[in-house]
Amino acid sequence: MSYPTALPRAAVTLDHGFLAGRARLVRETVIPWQWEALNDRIAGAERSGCVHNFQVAAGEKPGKFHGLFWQDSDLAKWIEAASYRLGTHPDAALDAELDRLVATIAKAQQADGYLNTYFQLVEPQQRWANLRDCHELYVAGHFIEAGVAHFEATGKSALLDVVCRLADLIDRTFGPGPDQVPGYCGHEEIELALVKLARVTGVARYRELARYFIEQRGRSPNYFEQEAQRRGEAGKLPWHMHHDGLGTLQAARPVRELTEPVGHAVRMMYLLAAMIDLAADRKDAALADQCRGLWTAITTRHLYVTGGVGTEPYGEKFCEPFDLPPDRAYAETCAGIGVVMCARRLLEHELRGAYADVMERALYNNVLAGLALDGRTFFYVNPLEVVPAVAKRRYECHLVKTQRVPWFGCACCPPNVARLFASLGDYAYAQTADGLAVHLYAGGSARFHAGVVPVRLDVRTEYPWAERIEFRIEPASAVAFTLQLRLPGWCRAPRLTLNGAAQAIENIAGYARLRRTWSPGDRVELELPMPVERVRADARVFAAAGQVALQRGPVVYCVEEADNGAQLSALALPRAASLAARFAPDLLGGCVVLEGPAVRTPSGESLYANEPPAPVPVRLRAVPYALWANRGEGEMRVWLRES
Ligand code: FUB
Ligand code: ZN
Repeated sequence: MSYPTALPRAAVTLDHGFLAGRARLVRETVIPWQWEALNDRIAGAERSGCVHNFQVAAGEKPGKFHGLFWQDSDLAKWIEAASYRLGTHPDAALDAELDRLVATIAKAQQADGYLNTYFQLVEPQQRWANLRDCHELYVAGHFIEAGVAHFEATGKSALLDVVCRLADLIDRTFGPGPDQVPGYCGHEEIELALVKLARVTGVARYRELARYFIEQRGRSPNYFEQEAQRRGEAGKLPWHMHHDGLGTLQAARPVRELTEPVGHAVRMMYLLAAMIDLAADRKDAALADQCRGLWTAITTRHLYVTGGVGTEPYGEKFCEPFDLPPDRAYAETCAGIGVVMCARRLLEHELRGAYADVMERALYNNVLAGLALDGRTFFYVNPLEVVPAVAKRRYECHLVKTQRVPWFGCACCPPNVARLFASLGDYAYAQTADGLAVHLYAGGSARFHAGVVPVRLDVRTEYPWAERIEFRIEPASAVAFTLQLRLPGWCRAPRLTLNGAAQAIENIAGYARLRRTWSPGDRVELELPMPVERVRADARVFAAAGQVALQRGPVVYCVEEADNGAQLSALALPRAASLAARFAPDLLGGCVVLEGPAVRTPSGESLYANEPPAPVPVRLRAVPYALWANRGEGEMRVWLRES
């Protein structure tokens, strides 16, 4: 059996429409801007120190380490993003900049392969001494991903060699052998990175090491407990582990026993991504089943309507099932990216539209909210309801912002958005055993092979604003293959034509299946009607009881103070009111807004009253949630009362 796989990056072009616009923004603005941030050249932004730390570790300049102990990973993610950009849009200046940076990193690497500027510069005696808290293997994982991306994009092996030396050191150090450390990282990441490294180098022991880390996690005797004892910290836990203990790190029991997501959301999603990869590579059906079960648990009990996960700000964690408060939502951008990563991996096991539905929900809503329209500021936390003054006082966590910012002291999210959007083609298409599957609709083209025949698929669309997607199939010569087009779960009545003639849709697990001999110039049109929908949460989501969220196509909407005035909690949507969708070319970069009648309850004279003031009719305007906070600070909410 062969699994659907992403097309080579250079085979996918995104050249018009919404997603292409975001990918261009990342390419042209976000990546250069983040390079400035990583070099501490943005006035008023939190200092990164990333490049500085490597220059100091390489002996290129004097100075001290700056930042958090996992700071190196920000630079690694940026290198990954910049490499993806190089792969699709060659750029000599960026290429040279990356070569210089890679040379500095190689110089900073220690003789035995170790690489981590915090431990090299600040605590050289403490190498691998606190795996629970110190993220050394997490940082290594991000460098491994960067090395693989740089090699794939440029064919240059300088960074790949660095990360192989690092991976070899880790492979020698960790494992079941008598002289090895039976540990694993408190923050998962290295596992999925090692699988990538094994795939690109063909070195199976990297995958074995990933498997070891996963199988060893949470086993008794618990490595983190032993390690804490050695540090003289037995029984003491850092604040973010209160309540869930080692479950915060998915390490309270063996990973194979997990049935419900637990603990820190990004860690949980990265762990799941690695488990899905391993299940595929090792043809481990039991592990694949467990992954599907975990995915079902996450998406049926823990997913915000925006596709975000991780409710709890203190510890950035999954909470109880159905505990999805809009104002306290953490929904970290990185965790949403983790959702996207897992969905794509599950699609490689099995073409099932439901996975792509969640991927699309997370991408268009939670993840995109992380990026400002100008590409220069970012959200880390993505709540579904904000009253600025209240949010600022109540959530002391400094990462909760009411406006996007250029950089964070803990800056995991901005470069994560960059690497995702610089590799968007990986998520849009998959080469299947007998053709091509299209998961996401984006204007551009995809090149693939049907047997030995090269084929180009041109896609014209203004999705998600427009309902129509036009495909033109251009094989080098007539050839039989199967084209599978995703039928989004939100669409009740899709329509399909082939060369102008209406077709009955063969819906196989959420994909329209078109198998035929294709000739150059064949045309397919898919129409996905997008009425404005009112989405209601399951009754167990107590925080959304009696309220509706507005959705059109894959886009979830919110109301903002800029359009509707303050005190958005006073707004209600009459049950019978119909909202109209209109493309507003001059608003928020051009987007579809929803408008229609609503009511507003005026403030009364007393705090509590038996007869509240009569509601007054108003006009309501809703904008895409992902575009909120691009017009200054103000209130925002996704869930609206129905009256
Ligand atoms: O700990 C490294 C990264 O920083 C995590 O993935 C984020 O949640 C943030 O804590
Ligand atoms: Zn993050």
